[in-house]
Amino acid sequence: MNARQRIVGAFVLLHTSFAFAAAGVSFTSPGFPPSQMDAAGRLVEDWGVVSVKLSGEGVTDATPTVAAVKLDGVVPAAQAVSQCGAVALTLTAFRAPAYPAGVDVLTVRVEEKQGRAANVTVALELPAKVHAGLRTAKLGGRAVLTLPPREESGEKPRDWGYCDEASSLPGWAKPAGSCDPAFRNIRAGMGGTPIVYRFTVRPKSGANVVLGFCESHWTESGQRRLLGRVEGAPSQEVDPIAKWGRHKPGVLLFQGRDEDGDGRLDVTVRAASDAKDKNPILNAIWIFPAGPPPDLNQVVAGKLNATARRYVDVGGENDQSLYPGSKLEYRIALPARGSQKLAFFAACYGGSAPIPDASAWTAATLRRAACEVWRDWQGR
Ligand SMILES: [Ca+2]
Ligand SMILES: [Ca+2]
Repeated sequence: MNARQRIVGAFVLLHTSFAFAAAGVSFTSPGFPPSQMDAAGRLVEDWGVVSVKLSGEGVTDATPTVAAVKLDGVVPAAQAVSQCGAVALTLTAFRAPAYPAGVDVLTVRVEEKQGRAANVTVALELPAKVHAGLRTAKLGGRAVLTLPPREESGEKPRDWGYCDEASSLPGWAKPAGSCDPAFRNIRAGMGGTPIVYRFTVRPKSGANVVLGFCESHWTESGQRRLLGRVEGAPSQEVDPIAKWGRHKPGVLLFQGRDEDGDGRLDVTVRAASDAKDKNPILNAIWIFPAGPPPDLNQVVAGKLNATARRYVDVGGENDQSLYPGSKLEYRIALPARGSQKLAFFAACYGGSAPIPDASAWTAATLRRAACEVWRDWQGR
């Protein structure tokens, strides 16, 4: 089947599905297999079904009305509208032509209708094997859903923790000689995602931040080069093999400061822009009070852990996520007659959901791309 036949095939599918709108609504982008919103307003993908449940003050159960709509007059979309007592729930799904397989954009909109402020909870129900992280939900190694920033969930963050899509790999590193045990466990940003930690600090205060590394995969330098950044301090690039050698623990000192005064100190490790191995690693973090820096040999040896404000065995047992919950619930305070929107990006057939930090797509740019492709399509 050539590209043109595929496009025609998809178009026929699209029209066929419009004829059976009562059973659900299909939507796609020219040339791609369609996805569906079923008659219950659930998004149906090749990896599973996503349903959205609303609860809270004045909210009642309601059966949605599912219909085909055109966004911006041109993008075919499926829409499910439910009048849930005091609050209306509108789910809208369309396909954006993101390279290479497209991505489905699901917008959840809640609106207060009776003139009384209401606290509501939007909960997403996903297949049992889907694991929800901070910004993506994954099925096996496939990112199947991109989530709105956790700040929008209404969930209270912990005092410190990671807030990224990296993986914990306990026992990955084999540090030679005696050193702090934290060097053995790491987190790695597979697929080139940065490793990001946040620590609650006194607003505008400074700190001596020590990042610990031990490279146990590469034998030669020039492979995994890392860029460490601590808020308020100059960035530092390091090639752990060149600087310390294989299986050799090493540390970098940053004189950081809560520069933007938000009471959080941000720590990030990513791959250097021209690194051959794009997956950053991090083994340990120590946060010491500002002032004279700690003796770094003593830090590596694990002798100053008790004097550190924070000692994090990255990827080890005392490590933690900034947000405790893994439930996909978003608590929303709606003012009287007010509304709010959440956007989710779902993997469709043959593709995966974009990973924030590794992708520039937003709800707005995906919508624009969909408009452009359908305008071009109509102009043929
Ligand atoms: Ca800050
Ligand atoms: Ca560690």
